[in-house]
Amino acid sequence: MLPQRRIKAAGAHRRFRVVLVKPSHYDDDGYVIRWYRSPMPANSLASVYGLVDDCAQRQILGPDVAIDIVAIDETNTRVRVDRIIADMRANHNFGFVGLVGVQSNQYPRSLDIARPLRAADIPVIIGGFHVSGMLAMFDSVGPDLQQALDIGVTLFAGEAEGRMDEVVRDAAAGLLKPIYNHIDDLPALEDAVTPFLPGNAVRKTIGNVTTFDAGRGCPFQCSFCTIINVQGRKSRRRSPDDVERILRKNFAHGIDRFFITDDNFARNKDWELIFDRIIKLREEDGMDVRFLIQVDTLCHKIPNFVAKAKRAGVTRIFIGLENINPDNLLAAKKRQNKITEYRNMLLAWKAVGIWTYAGYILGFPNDTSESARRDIEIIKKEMPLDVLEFFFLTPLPGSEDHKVLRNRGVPLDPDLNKYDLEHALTPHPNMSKAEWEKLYRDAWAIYYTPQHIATILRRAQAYGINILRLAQIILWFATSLAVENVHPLQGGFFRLKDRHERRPELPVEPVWKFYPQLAADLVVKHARIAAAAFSIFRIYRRVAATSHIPYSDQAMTPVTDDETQTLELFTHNKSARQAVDHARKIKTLTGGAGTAGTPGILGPAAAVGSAAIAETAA
Ligand code: B12
Ligand code: SF4
Repeated sequence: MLPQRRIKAAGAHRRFRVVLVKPSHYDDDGYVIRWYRSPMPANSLASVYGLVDDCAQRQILGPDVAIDIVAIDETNTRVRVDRIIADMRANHNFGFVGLVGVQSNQYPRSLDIARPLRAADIPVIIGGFHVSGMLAMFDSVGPDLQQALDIGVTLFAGEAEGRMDEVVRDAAAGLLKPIYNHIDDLPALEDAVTPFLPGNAVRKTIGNVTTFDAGRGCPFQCSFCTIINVQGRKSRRRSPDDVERILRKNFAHGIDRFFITDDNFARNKDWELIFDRIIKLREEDGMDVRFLIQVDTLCHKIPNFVAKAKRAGVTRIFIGLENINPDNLLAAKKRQNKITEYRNMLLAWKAVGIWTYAGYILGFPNDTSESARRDIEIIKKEMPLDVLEFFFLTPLPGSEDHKVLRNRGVPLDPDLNKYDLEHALTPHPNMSKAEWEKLYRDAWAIYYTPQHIATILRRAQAYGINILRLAQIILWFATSLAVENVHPLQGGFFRLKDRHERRPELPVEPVWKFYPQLAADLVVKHARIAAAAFSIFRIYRRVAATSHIPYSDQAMTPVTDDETQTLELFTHNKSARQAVDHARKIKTLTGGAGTAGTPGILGPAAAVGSAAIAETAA
C-alpha cells in the first residue's frame, strides 16, 4: 500500500487515486540521484498537491467519489512503480499518476517511470518546465514530447491554478486529452489555492525549511532564462493574506524557515505589502520566521527594499551575478547587471548583516579558461560575497538561447538528462569541451580555498553574521561537487542507490560488483566529508578567536568614485572600462547624482533606480 491522504467524504463508495511524483534524474553513472534526506520540500509538488487536494475538498467528482492523494519526491523516496501499478490495479485504474514539475533534466527519468505505468494502462500526466518551455517556444511538439504522446502520456503545459478541475474530471471520465496547453493564458495568483504537502512528504527533508512562491514572472530578458517564457514577464502574485496563511500553517507545524521561490522577489509588485505583513507577524505576533529570497542586482536601488527585507526576517539572498565581463552580460541580454553596481549592491546587503549567495555562469562566448579563472580571483579580492556557485552556460529548453541554437542547427547534446547546468552541451568558441569541463571543476576549488574560506568568515564576522552556520553552508558548497559529483543545489544527506534504479540503456550491475563499490564509495566519501568538515571547523575556530579584532579588506571598503581607476573589476578588460565610462555618462545625464545617499558611480538609489530598470527591462 502507498501512504496516502484520505479525504473524508461521507457516503463515498468509490475512491479516485492520484499519485503525484516529483522525479529526480540520473547521475553520470546512470543511477537516480536520491538521498536519505533532501534539503527542502519541492514547491512544484506542494503547488500541485494543494490543487488536487482542493478538488478533493470540494468533492468535484461528486459526493460518492473520494479522492486519495499520494505525494512522492524522488529526491528522497524510492519510486516503486510496481507498487503504484498494484495499487492502481486494485482500484481498477481509477485515478492517474502525475509527474510533477518535470525539468528538462528530469524528462528522461519521467518517461522511464511512465512507460511501465502506461503499459499497465494507467493514465499518466507530465507537467512542469520542460513541457511548458518547449510548447512556449515551438509551434510543434518536438521528438522528445512526441515520445510521451506515442505511449499515451498526457502533457500539461502552463500553470494548473484554475485548471485542475478539468484535468481531474477528464481523468475520472477516462477522457484525458493528449495535450492541455495553457501556456498563453497565465492565471492570476491572488487567492490561488495554497501550496500544501502532508507530513509524510515533508518528514523526509531536513526539517524546519520549506518553499513557497509569493509570485511568478520577471520583467527582464536574459537570453538563457526559461522563466520569462514559461511564467511571463508580468508580475503575478499571491496576496499578503495568502502569504500570511502559508506562513501560519507552516509555523504551526514547527516550520519557520522559508525559501521564497520567486525568481526575482524584488520585482514582485507587492513585495512591500508582503514584507509589511511579515514584519507585523514578526514584530507584533512574535513569529520568528526567516527567509531566503532571490533578487536582482539592482534591488538595492528600490527604496526601502533592503531595510524592509531585514525587518521581515530575510537572512540570505540569492543573486544572479552571472559574470563580471560586461561583454558577456550584454551577449546574454542581462543588461540590468551593471558591474558598476555590484559592490554597492553587495555592501548594502552586508551593511544589514544578510548573507549573499551568487550564481556565476561559466562559458559565455567571451570567456576563456584563463579569463574565467582571473575573474574568480577578482571576485574573491574585491567583492564582499559569501557563497558563490558555478553553472555551465546551458541552452535550457524554454530559453531564447535554446530556440536560437536549435533553429540555427547548432549541434546540441541530445541527452536531456544532462540539461542540469552541470554539463557542457554546446561547442564553445574559445574552449574545448574538456577545457570547459575542467574549468567548471576547478572554479569551485579556486573559490573555496582555505585562505578564502577564512576571508569569507572574517568578513561575515565583521558584519555580525552567524559564522558557524555560514561555515556549515560553505562546507556544503565547497564539497558537493568534489565528493558527491553533483551541484550543491542537487545535493542532500547520505546518498542512496539501488542496483535496479539505473537508466534502462545501461546494464544492471552484478551484485558482486555493485555492493562492494557502493560500500567503498561510502567510506571514501564520508572520510572526505569528515576531513573537509574538520578543516573548515578549524578555520572557523581560528576566525572566531579573533572576533575582538576589527577586520576590513578591499572588498569591504565602501564604494568610492576613484575605485574605477584602481580596482581590477573595472579595469580588467576593455569592456569593463567602457562600462565605467557609460555609467559616468549616465551619472552626468541624471544630474551628477552620487554625492548623497549610497555613494558610487551611479549615485543614490532613488535618483536612477527606476530609470535604470526601465532601460534594462525594455
Ligand atoms: C525552487 C526551485 C528549485 C529548488 C527546489 C525544487 C522545486 N521545484 O521546488 C531547488 C533549489 C532544489 C532547485 C534545484 C534545481 N533546479 Co530549480 N527551480 C526552482 C524554481 C525557482 C521554482 C520552482 C517552482 O516552484 N515553480 C513554481 C511551480 C508552481 O511551477 P511548476 O513547477 O512549473 O508547476 C506548475 C505547472 O508546471 C503545472 N504542473 C507542474 N507539474 C504538473 C503535473 C500535473 C499532473 C499537472 C496537471 C500540472 C503540473 O502546474 C504547476 C502549478 O501551476 C524554478 C523556476 C521557476 N520559476 O519555476 C527553477 C527551475 C525549475 N530549476 C531548474 C533547474 C535547472 C534546477 C537544477 C537542475 C539546477 C542545478 N544544477 O542545481 C536543480 C535540480 C534539482 C532538483 N532535484 O529539482 C530550471 C529548470 C529548467 C528546465 N528547462 O528544465 C528552472 C526552471 C530554473 C531555470 N534556471 O530555468 N530548483
Ligand atoms: S533576472 Fe534574468 S535570469 Fe533572472 S528571472 Fe529575470 S529574466 Fe530570468
